[in-house]
Amino acid sequence: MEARTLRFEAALLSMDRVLCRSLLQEAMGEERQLEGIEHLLGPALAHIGDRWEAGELALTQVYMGGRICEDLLADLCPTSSTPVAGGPRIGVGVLLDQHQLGKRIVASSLRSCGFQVLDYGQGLEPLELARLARKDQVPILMVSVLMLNSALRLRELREALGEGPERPRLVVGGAPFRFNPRLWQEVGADAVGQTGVDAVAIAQRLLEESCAP
Ligand code: B12
Repeated sequence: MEARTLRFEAALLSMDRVLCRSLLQEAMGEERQLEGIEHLLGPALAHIGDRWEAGELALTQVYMGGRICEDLLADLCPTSSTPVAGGPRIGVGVLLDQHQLGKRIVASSLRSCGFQVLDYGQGLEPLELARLARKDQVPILMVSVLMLNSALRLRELREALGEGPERPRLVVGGAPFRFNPRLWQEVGADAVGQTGVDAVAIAQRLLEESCAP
C-alpha cells in the first residue's frame, strides 16, 4: 500500500480525525476529488477489514473507522452537492446490508456528472427495492452489496425487476464482486463496476445502448 494509505489507516485506527481529514483533503487535491477519496479510503478500509477477519483488530475498530469515514464524506462530499434537473435518472441503493460508504461515493460520482440520483437508502429487501425502481421507472438501478449473502439475494431482485425493454438495467458493485469476478453474471446483473468512475461510464454506455436503433 502507498505510504499515505498506511498513514490514513493508522489515523483511522487511532481515531485521529484531524489527520484523517487532512490526508483525505490532500488526496482530493491531487486527483479529481472523488477519485482521490476512493484511492485513499477504499484500500485503507479493505485492509482494516482483512485485519479484522484475521483476528488482528476488533469489530469496534472497524466500526469507528467506518464511522469516521462516513462523517468525513458527509462533510467533504455532501449528498445534494450538484442537483441537476432534467439529467437521466438513476436509482441507487444498498441491498440488505448496512455498508453504505460505497453507495455514497457512487451516488456522488453520478451526481457530479449530471445524473439525477434517487437514493433508496440501505438495508433494502429485494422486492421493496424492485418496487421502488419500477414505480419511479428508472432506466438504471445501481445496487451496492458488501456481504456475500446479500449478493446472492440479487437474483430475487433481478427477477422482480421483470423483463422487456422497459425494465431497469441492474448494475452492481461492492466487495463480493472483487472476490469473485463472475458473480455479477451468476446473479443476473447487466453490468458490474469497481468504482464511482466505473458507475458513470457504465451508466453512459447503457443509456447510449438503449437509445441505439
Ligand atoms: C467499514 C465496514 C463495516 C462498517 C460499515 C460502516 C458503514 N457505515 O458503512 C460496520 C462496522 C458497520 C460493518 C459491519 C459489518 N461488517 Co463490514 N466491513 C467494513 C469494511 C472494512 C469496509 C467497507 C467500506 O466501507 N469500504 C469503503 C467503500 C468506499 O468501498 P466499497 O463499499 O467497496 O465501495 C467501492 C467499490 O466497491 C465500488 N462500489 C460499491 N458499490 C457499488 C455499486 C455499483 C453499482 C458500482 C458501479 C460500484 C460500487 O465503488 C465504491 C467506491 O470506490 C469491509 C471490508 C471490505 N473489504 O470491503 C467489511 C466487510 C464488508 N464487513 C464484513 C462483515 C462480516 C460485517 C459484519 C457481519 C460484522 C459483524 N460480525 O457484525 C457487519 C454486518 C453489518 C450489516 N448488517 O451490514 C465482511 C463481509 C464478508 C462476507 N463474506 O460477506 C467484510 C468484507 C470484512 C471482511 N474482510 O471479512 N462493516
